[in-house]
Amino acid sequence: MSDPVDERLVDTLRSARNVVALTGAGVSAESGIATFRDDETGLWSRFSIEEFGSPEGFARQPGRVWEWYVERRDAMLRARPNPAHLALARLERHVASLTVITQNIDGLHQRAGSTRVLELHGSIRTVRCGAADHGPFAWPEGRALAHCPVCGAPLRPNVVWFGERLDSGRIQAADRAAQECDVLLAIGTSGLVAPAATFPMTARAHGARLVDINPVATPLSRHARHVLRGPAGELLPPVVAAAWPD
Ligand code: BJW
Repeated sequence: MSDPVDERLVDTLRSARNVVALTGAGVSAESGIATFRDDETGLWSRFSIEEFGSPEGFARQPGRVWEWYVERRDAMLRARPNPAHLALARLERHVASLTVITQNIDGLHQRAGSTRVLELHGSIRTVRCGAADHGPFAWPEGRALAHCPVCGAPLRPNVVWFGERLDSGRIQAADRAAQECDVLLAIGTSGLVAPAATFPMTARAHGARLVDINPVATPLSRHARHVLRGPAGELLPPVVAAAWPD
């Protein structure tokens, strides 16, 4: 038998006007996409951050990093939104506003039907020039490393690596949404990477209630009003369904 739904959380959600969902790799884990920091299964336990998660790694070995992203892109295009993505899309229909602030590049929130999604770390759908401010461009045909149509430098995925600046418009929009929300759902993120990890604190400082949905405790957990310990695809849908049965 599944656990009973937390009625206090259902009430919190039902009375919320503005909701933010801050999502990380864990929200897509049940779609079969690897997370970064989980023991054994996380990408960073098998691949070096310096090599695959930094602009310096790309500058040293663009072809190797490109290949890694081609493989991951294949997996992301094959993947389908899971019940957690779908529950967020459903939640959007019931509250005055729902902003999904995602650290994921897989596009699964949009494919599930969420319409207001801020992709903080970019997107696997597009590429840009690895040397200058050219692009974004559609992902090129084929699997081999391609080159910028403007200057001929190697193309790179349109994502944000460590030490790189995030899009300032998206950061401002995310910060505003965090300041204005009544409830922030932190779903499937280790809460270790800035600036994404600062938004729950911003929301809390402005009076929002935090909800932590994750199989394990994170640095965000102790600030949360409600904690759901387990897979988001199992725990989130019954809460949304209990708040708005239809
Ligand atoms: C489930 C589940 C299930 C499993 N259901 N849950 C010192 C202090 C503070 C900050 C810094 C510092 N030194 C450097 C920094 C800044 C740095 C940073 O934060 N570093 C920290 C690691 C210390 N940040 C940056 O560099 C950022 N840029 C920046 O700050 O720019 C400033 C600047 C200013 C001026 C000039 C220049 C720069 C950029 C960060 C970029 C991160 N990039 C990546 C790769 C993106 C592309 C790609 O996807 O390939 O983003 S790294 C990786 O980490 C990826 C993720 O989006 C990000 C966060 O990871 P996430 O999503 O939380 O995943 P995991 O794996 O960590 O956690 C998954 C969770 O899910 C776990 O908790 C599981 O338990 C859970 N889970 N199954 C629910 N079924």
